[in-house]
Amino acid sequence: MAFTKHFDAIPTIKYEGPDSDNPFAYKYFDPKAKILGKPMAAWMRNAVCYWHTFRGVALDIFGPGTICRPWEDGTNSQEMALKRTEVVFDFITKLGVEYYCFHDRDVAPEGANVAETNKNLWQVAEKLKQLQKATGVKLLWGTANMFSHPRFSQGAASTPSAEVFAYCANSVKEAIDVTKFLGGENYVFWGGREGYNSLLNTDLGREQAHIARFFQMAADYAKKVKFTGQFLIEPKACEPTKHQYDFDSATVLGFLRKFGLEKTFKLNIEQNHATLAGHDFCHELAVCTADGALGSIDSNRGDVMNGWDTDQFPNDYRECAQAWTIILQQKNGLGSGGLNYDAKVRRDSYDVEDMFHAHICGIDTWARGLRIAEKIIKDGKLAKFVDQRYASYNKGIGKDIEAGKADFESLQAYILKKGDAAPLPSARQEYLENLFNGYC
Ligand code: XUL
Ligand code: CO
Repeated sequence: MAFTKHFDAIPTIKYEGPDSDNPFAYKYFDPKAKILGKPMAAWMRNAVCYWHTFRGVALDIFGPGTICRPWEDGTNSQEMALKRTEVVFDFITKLGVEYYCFHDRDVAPEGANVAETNKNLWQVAEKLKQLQKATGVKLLWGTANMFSHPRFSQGAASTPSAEVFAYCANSVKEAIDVTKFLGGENYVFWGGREGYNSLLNTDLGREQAHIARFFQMAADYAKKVKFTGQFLIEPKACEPTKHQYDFDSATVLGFLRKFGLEKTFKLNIEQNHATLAGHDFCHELAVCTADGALGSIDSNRGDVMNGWDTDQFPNDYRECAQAWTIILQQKNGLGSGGLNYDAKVRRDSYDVEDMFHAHICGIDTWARGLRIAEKIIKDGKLAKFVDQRYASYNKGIGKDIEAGKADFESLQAYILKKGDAAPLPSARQEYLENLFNGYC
């Protein structure tokens, strides 16, 4: 059942297996296939993002947008916002995806004042709710766009203006309410312009304390209205500001501890944000899983030759395979999170069918990675190697160190008696790289 005719020329995307040569089919993503005891779809929880896929026009700094979708009337009106929702749900259901994510301003335009803006949002939310009910599509997360409008040019919660801060409180309050209304399973905070461009005009400590206050207010409000979705922070190192406060996972986890917020938030890790911070995607995941703090993933990739956030659809299944081995260290994987394809087609991929190829490639990339990760985990060689590497902590002084029973003096007595530490076995990186290749 379709609400519109815009995708009639495209078949419903189904699993056909690796031998299929149908570009409009999944070769690896079989939603029902059991992987490590759970259906693939339950591990992945794929989501279409509203902003890039339905509001992006592929403009760049050298020229205007090249994408003009046949359903758009060229306005950012409330009427268009309401009409667009049906196209969005047709796309998601045709792809066989279960979730979507949006910012308040993706789905509804600002009105003449705050009250009208809120009204617009709720009117669209009612429509989204009907469409969710009719299709079974669910909301993975909601968020507020507090970075596009000029009022946010000097920050949102980190703004030097208390009035803008109040404006943001309204935005997040409404966005949490709407997310709750739509059964959203998470709420994301990406600090779009929470950072600075020059220290000459910035009180860094005060701005960070304001962000913490804002987060605490959001947590208090969620508790009050019984919003039980997971709060997520999405780190990013730079862009749009020169230095973003949520630089990377380690920075965010430290910030949360400093302000006593660590139990309220998990992290939403985006591949291209990791590389902007000078990290591998897998490094960022590992920092989170070591803390049980990995909440969700915004999936995309950068370009190794470019240093900015190109937000391309993922295509590296080997990287995703390694990512899964880290994600699956959390017993429940991504838990209430999922894989949100926070990615955009290239400026010269302006056809409607490109929207499908992009998502099929992204979803199949993660599905292929998941199948490889299952082989790695079932085989157990890699995990066994890592376990053995730390075996000296399983008994004797190692066990005492981990249990907090050793101190400098007891360890000094031990090593004086031994004369020196025994030589270490090789870390075997190349052997392990080859072993990993063997699963791919
Ligand atoms: C920006 C980005 C955002 C967040 C949501 O780089 O990733 O789209 O995911 O605000
Ligand atoms: Co993102």
